[in-house]
Amino acid sequence: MTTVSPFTVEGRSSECGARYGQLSTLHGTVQTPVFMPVGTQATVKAMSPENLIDAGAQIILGNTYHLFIRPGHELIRSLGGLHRFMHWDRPILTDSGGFQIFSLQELAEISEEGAAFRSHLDGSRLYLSPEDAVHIQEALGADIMMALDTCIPYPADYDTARRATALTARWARRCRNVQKNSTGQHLFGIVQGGMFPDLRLEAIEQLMETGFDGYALGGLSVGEPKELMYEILEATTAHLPEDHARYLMGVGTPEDLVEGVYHGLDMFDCVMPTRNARNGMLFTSRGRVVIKNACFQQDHRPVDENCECYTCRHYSRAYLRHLFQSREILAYQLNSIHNIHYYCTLMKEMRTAIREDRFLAFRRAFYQQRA
Ligand code: PRF
Ligand code: ZN
Repeated sequence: MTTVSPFTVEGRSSECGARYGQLSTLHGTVQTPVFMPVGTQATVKAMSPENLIDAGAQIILGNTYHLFIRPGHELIRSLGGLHRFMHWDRPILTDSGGFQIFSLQELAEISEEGAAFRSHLDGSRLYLSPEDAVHIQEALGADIMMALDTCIPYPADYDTARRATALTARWARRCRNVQKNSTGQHLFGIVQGGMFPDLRLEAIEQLMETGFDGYALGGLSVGEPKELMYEILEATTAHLPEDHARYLMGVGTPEDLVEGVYHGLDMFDCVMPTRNARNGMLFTSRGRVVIKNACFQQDHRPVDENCECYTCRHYSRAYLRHLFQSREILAYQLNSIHNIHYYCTLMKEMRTAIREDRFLAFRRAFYQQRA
């Protein structure tokens, strides 16, 4: 099946797989490569939508699993959808729930029909089929919905990976079949395949046969060595359709984003910038800063001298250290603003470097600064 892609490539690196482009959605156009802050429970933790916009966020991620359990997608629908509910009028991508079901519990039971699992809140029995996942994401009003997948744990033997990958492709087709065409919401397919390149290429072919609005690589950064993840990116990314958006799910560190873009990926999400912020770890162009360290007690400088975020414009390392040591609520907000700004600025710099066809030089300088 052929689909009109909501994504256009605006330019490509002449030196590697990197490209920049635009992804059009119901709530506006996203410049890629893009990083999506994670807003699991209809909020990016410790940040207001205004904070997010100031920090450079274009699109955020929400979670079907969590919002289905609490407060419920029908409630959100009745309150005008997720955008209105959380006062965010830019694009939202929702994850399908597959990964969350598997990562929050080993007890999930998978059958051809769907996934049976228990609520992490009250233990009640719940059920999610591929069709349910689409209906929930339609009710939430997601701009980009993800097909329901089964994330393969690491390590997994070939036969386990093969069966899970085939099931994911069948579920993806069921998702596509029940999707309402009239809403303008996009649906992305998810490539599984474990650490086996041949299974991944087969998965790509099956998903392309069904036809999706974009394609994601799932099942990476699940405990495998970094080198192995990069090998899989090398072996698979170029086989994803050129003219559709390519999304690397749940990845990763700033270094991972640079490598992902290098290989030709367009979209990323990860809890790392916000979670680490709340643990007092800040990202800078020269590497990571642990703000509680005693060396910052009297440090009047901003976290990153080159950063233009709200936090760096107004506060010293000494103040941020004090807030963190005192467990003050503002610490989480200021740290999160800085880290999200760092991630979004990194993506913007990569977009510019690709446009000016100097991505390899950018990548070299990126690593040299942190050496
Ligand atoms: N599948 C889904 N969401 C995900 C993943 C996946 O494999 C990952 C793996 N890194 C993160 N988020 N649906
Ligand atoms: Zn900053």
